[in-house]
Amino acid sequence: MVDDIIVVDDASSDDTVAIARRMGLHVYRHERNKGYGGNQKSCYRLALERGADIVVMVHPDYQYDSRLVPAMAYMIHSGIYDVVLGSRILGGKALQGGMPRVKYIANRILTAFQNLMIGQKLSEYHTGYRAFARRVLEELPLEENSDDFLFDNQMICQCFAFGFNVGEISCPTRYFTEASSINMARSAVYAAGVVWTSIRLRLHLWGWRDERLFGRSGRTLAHPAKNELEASRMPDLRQGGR
Ligand SMILES: Nc1nc2c(ncn2[C@@H]2O[C@H](COP(=O)(O)OP(=O)(O)OP(=O)(O)O)[C@@H](O)[C@H]2O)c(=O)[nH]1
Ligand SMILES: [Mg+2]
Repeated sequence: MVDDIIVVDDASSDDTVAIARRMGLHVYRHERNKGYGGNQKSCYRLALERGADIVVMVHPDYQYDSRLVPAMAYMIHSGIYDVVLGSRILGGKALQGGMPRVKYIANRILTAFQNLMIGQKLSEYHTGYRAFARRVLEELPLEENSDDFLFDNQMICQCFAFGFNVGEISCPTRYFTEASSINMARSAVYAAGVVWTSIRLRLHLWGWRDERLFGRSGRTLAHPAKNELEASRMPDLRQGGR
């Protein structure tokens, strides 16, 4: 069912590249750390270049169950959804799975606020398990997004701004000592970014602000600004592959 796995190593100091190569995966390495969002830009650009029709992103920290990939991909393949989110909240077992109470409460409050602001009913906007139809990655102005964790939240908001159909599936999640790297300060910056992104989208939908982040004038992965296109062709993205 899964045809192609792309590993983009974001200048890590461990053996990711060697192990992924041994497994015969397509490996690309950033020479310097580009951040969580910067890394996804590379992943999606490479997936488009390799001709992917459906792209699934999953955090590599074993928190999500990858056995749901075929189900999520099929929801896209059916033509009913353009985007599918694997939700930790939908199944009602997030706390049982070990999600820290403070994270759970923050997730619920931010989700309620965001649903209210943009008129949606998602169970959460913060999952690290997502599937996309090719056209979503082609059309969204993803080059306008943050290179940090806010990338994910901006991307869901863009999906709604562009009128893509977003579906959800419940996904059990595990929490353990190494599962979370974000500290309190970064979480606070992320939360502020989520609130600001919701307000920007609301104002954009009302026509009070013309946001490149949510409009057709924003830079897409297929048509980045010239300097970014050149950067994407730099050799650091081309070390490896089958
Ligand atoms: N490429 C890249 N990935 C990163 C970077 N920092 C974190 N990540 C990845 O981002 C994923 C999510 O980070 P976590 O710290 O687990 O945060 P989270 O999953 O949103 O939050 P939890 O629900 O608490 O786990 C992890 O799987 C990391 O591998 C980075 O600088 N570059
Ligand atoms: Mg995690």
